[in-house]
Amino acid sequence: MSETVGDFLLKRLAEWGVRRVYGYPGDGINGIIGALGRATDEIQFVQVRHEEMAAFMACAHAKFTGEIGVCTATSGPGAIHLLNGLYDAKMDHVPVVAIVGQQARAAMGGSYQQEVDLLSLYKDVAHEYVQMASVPAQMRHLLDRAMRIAQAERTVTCIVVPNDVQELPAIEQPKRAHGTVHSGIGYSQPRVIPSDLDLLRAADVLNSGEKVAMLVGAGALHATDEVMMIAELLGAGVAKALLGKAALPDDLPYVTGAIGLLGTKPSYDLMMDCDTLLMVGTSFPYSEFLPKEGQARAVQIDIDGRMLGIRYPTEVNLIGDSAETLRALVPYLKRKQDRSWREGVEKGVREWWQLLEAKAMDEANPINPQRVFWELSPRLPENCILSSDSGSSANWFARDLKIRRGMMASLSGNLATMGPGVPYTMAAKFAFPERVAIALVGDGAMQMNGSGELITIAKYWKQWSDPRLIVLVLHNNDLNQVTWEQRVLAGDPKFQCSQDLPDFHYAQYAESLGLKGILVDTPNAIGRAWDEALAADRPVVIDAITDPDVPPMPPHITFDQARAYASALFKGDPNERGIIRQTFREMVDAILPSKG
Ligand SMILES: Cc1ncc(C[n+]2csc(CCOP(=O)(O)OP(=O)(O)O)c2C)c(N)n1
Ligand SMILES: [Mg+2]
Repeated sequence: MSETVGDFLLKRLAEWGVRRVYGYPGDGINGIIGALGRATDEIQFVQVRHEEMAAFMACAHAKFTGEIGVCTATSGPGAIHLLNGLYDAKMDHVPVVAIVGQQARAAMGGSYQQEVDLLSLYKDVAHEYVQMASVPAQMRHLLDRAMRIAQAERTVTCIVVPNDVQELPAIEQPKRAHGTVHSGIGYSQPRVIPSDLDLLRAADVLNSGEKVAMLVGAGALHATDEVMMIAELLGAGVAKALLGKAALPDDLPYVTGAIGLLGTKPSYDLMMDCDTLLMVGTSFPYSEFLPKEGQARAVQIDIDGRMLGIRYPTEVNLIGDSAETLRALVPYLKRKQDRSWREGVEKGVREWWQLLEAKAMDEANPINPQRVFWELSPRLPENCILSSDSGSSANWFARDLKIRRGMMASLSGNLATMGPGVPYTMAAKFAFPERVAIALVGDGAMQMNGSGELITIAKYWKQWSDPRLIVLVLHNNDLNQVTWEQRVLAGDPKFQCSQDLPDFHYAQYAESLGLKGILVDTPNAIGRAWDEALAADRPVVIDAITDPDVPPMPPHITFDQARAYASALFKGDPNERGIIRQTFREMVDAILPSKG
C-alpha cells in the first residue's frame, strides 16, 4: 500500500518529535487512526473516554514537559468535545495542536451528517492558526506551521483534515512551481532579553524601593534560582500565583505562598504594605489582591508583550524570558542593607504556617479537608507531580501543600474549569512514568469526568514503570466551592437542588476496576491512607469523607462578604449549625494560632 496523507501526517509528527497522541476515533478520522495503527513504533495513541479529556491530557503534557501536546478527534461531535480542554491550554499559554476530521470534500456545504463548520468553530480557540487541508500537497506545510506557531505563540493551533483527503496518496514534497509551498521542520526558543536601557530603568525602580514584593507565576517555573537570587538581593517577600506554585519551594522563609481568593494572609499583607512590586511571568487577575494604584512602583517581566501592563499600571515593562531577564538585572541591583521589611514578611509567614496547622487539626464532621492536605505535605515523594481540580481542593492545594524543589504542580489556572485533575495526572504518568503523580479532586469533578477517566487509568497503568498514581477525592456530597461563593459573595443560602451531589462509592468503584480503593472516614486514618497509597503496587483512589462546612475562605473577608455570609445563614441555610461550629473554630485558631 502506498503512503497515504494520514501516514505522512504521522511520519511528519514523529519527525517533529511527537511520541504520543491523545484522542478518540470516529469515521471523520479513520484515515488518521488507520495510520496510527501502522505507526505504533513511532507514536503511541492513547484512547480516552471523552475527547475533552484528550485535550486536557495534551494540555498537561505541554505544561509538564514543555513540549507540544497533540490530540485528535473526529469531525462534528468529537471536535466539539475537544474544545474545553483546548481553551484550558490556550488560556494557560501552552502549545497544543489539535488534529480533527471533517466530512468528505464532496459533501461539504451539503448540510451533511456531522458536518460542522469547524473553521468557524475553532476560529477563537485556535485563532493563531486553524486551516483545512483540501489537497494532499498542503499537508506538509499545514502541519509544519501548526507545530511552529503553537510553540512560537504558546497557544492552540488546529488542522482540519477531511476524511477523504486522509486516504489519498501522500505528496511529501510538492512540485516546485508557482503556488506551491515548501516548508521545513524545527523550532528553537529564542533568547529574549530586554535592552540595557530598560534593565537600568527597572533596576532604578527596584533599587529605590524599601519594601519590595514579588509576584511570580507560570512564566517563572524555570527561573527558581534567579527568583531566589533577586528576592535575596532586594530583601523581598515572594507571593505565587496558582500556576506558579512550583516556581519556588514553600520551605523558603520569605515565600508567602498563594495569592488571591485561594491565597494566604502573608501574601495579602505583602501586597497591601509594599512600596515596590516586581511581577514575573504572571497575569494574576484580581486587582483587589494587588497594591492600590499609586501605592507601589512596579516592574513587570513577561515573555509575551501582550500580557504586560494590564493588571497594574507598571512603570517598566520588560519583554523577556524570566530567567534570562532576572539574571541580566542582577548586576544593576544593589543589595538592600535594611532587612527589616524582609524580617517582617518572614515573621508573618511563620505565624501563618502555625495558623494553617491549627486550622488543619480542627475537628470537623467527619474529616477536615485541610488536614488531608496537611498530612500529605511531609509525605510528598521527591519529584512528584501534583494536579488539582477546580473546587475547594484548589484552596487547600494552594494554601496547605508545602511544595519542594523538583516537584511539579498544575491546574486549570485561567479557565478554572472543573475536570482536569484526573486527566492531567494521567498525562503526567505517560510523560514521566517513573514519577509519582497525585490528583486532588472534588466529588463533583469526579462525577463530571474523573470517574470515567479512571477506566482509562485501569486500561493503561501497567505500562508505567512506577504504577503509583493517586486520586484523592474530597467526598463532601456538595459542589462546595460554589456553595460557599453563593453564601459569601451573593449572600444566598445553599440551594440544595443545585448544590447537593448524589452519593457514590469512589473507593469501591476503584476496586471494581482493579485499582486500589481506600475509604477514609476518621481523621486518624488520613496519614495511614497516604502511606498505604504511596506504597501501593497500583493506582489508588482515596475516598475521603470531608466536611462541607469547613469554609474555603479567602485570607481576609471584606465587610460586604461577611454581611452577605451572615445574611445567607439567616435566610435558612440547611448547613447553618455546622457552619457556625466550624467558623467559630477557625476564629479561635486565628486568635490563638499556636494552640494544639
Ligand atoms: C466545567 C465547570 N462547570 C462549573 C464550574 C463552576 N464550579 C467551580 S468549582 C465548582 C464545584 C466543584 O465541586 P466539587 O468538584 O465537588 O469540589 P468541592 O468544591 O465540593 O470540593 C463548580 C460547580 C466550573 N468551574 N467548571
Ligand atoms: Mg464536592
